[in-house]
Amino acid sequence: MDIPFWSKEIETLDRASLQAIQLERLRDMVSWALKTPFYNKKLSSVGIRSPEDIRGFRDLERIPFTTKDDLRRSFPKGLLAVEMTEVVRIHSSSGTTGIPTVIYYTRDDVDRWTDLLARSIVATGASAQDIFQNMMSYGLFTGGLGLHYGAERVGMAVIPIGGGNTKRQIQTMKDFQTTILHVTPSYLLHIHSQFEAEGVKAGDLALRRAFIGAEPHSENTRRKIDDLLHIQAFNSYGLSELNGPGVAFECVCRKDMHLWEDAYIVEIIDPTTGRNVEDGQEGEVVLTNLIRRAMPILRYRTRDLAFLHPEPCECGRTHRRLSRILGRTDDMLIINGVNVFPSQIEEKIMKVPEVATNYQIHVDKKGALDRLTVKVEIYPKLFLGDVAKLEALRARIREELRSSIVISPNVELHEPGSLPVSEGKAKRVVDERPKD
Ligand code: DLL
Repeated sequence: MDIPFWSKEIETLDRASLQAIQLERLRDMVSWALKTPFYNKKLSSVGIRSPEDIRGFRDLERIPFTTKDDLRRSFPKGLLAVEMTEVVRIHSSSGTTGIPTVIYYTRDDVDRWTDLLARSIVATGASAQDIFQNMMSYGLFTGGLGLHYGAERVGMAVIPIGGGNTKRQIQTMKDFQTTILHVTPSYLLHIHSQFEAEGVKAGDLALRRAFIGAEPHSENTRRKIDDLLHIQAFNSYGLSELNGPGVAFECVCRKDMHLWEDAYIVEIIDPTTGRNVEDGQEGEVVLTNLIRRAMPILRYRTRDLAFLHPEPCECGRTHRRLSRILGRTDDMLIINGVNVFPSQIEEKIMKVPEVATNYQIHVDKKGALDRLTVKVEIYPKLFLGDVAKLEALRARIREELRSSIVISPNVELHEPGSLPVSEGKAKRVVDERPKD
């Protein structure tokens, strides 16, 4: 297989040299972090008062974790390590609680981040020959501008269309013969569901790849995207606290995502004890940013659950691979005492061929008991068949789900287009149980 590289030397660096770079950059980050009121206090409390106090990786474990709440409490400038005049970009996320977090970048920070994205893009086999339709929203969200800069650096023709307006998205794919899409997997599936109405077949378009990310999706969803659109979809992971997209990205092998270890230190911890687990074991992803000086972030608890592959990738890159995100420490539903992750549900329903592209998980209470309903859209022609067949399908989906999540949910079959769609991150879970 022909393996494309953006910066081969750094992407294939031996582990010892990679770790030496990490350590040097960690010291640099600590020196910037000490300039912020937040980290100055936090690091001093564990006896880290200068970069020299970081003698080896063991000292990393002395650094206390940083959480989303820390960032909120430090809003707006508690983590700013440079003068405002040095800042060239601000991103922010309001999150579900509405309390914002803010991220600052210097010119060099943006430049280093852009390079990671160029590296990620080229790792998928994309090149300057491609026409890139960036369907992630521009603005405070990092998905739009992040990839935009990376794609321009690679030299692709970038269409900065942003999110939404499905009709126009499809027309644009036709007009410019788009070859690559950047989009959330849920929105991409929705777009596909509108192809027929717009008189388009996947085969008529020039699409070859999609970069899908910003929200969880299963391997079965990826396969569905590949099959329906006749493309290869590549998983892309990142979060605004760690710059945005470009933390980890799949290469041409598509066997999970290389996490760029010269730019981030990744740890997988047991979320209850906070201790590091072995490679191959699932836990919470903790990340240290090694390349952003305007706003250093050390040992950030992402709440995302994943594992690191212990074995190297066939592509020759030495940066370890992160599994797809398997859930979040805060998205677990407890249904009558049973723990259920939305990702388990998605994995099962997307395997059922009759299931179309959209679904929703609904939880409420009936009397004293929790009630779980999985609403799935199925292809319209199935509604033309007889009722017994639909009943059998419903029972089959319920049984598939029961085999994975132990409890037996209600299953509702819906026509395509009847469940809410999102043009960005999908909201899959509606929990209407009273909060006590
Ligand atoms: O979603 C950055 C991004 C933009 C990544 C475009 C990829 C593509 P935030 O809005 O801060 O940043 O949300 C970060 O989204 O902690 C995960 O829970 C989730 N997430 C991001 N990528 C993936 C993925 C952007 N590939 C949060 N798979 C993260 C599963 C993902 N979850």
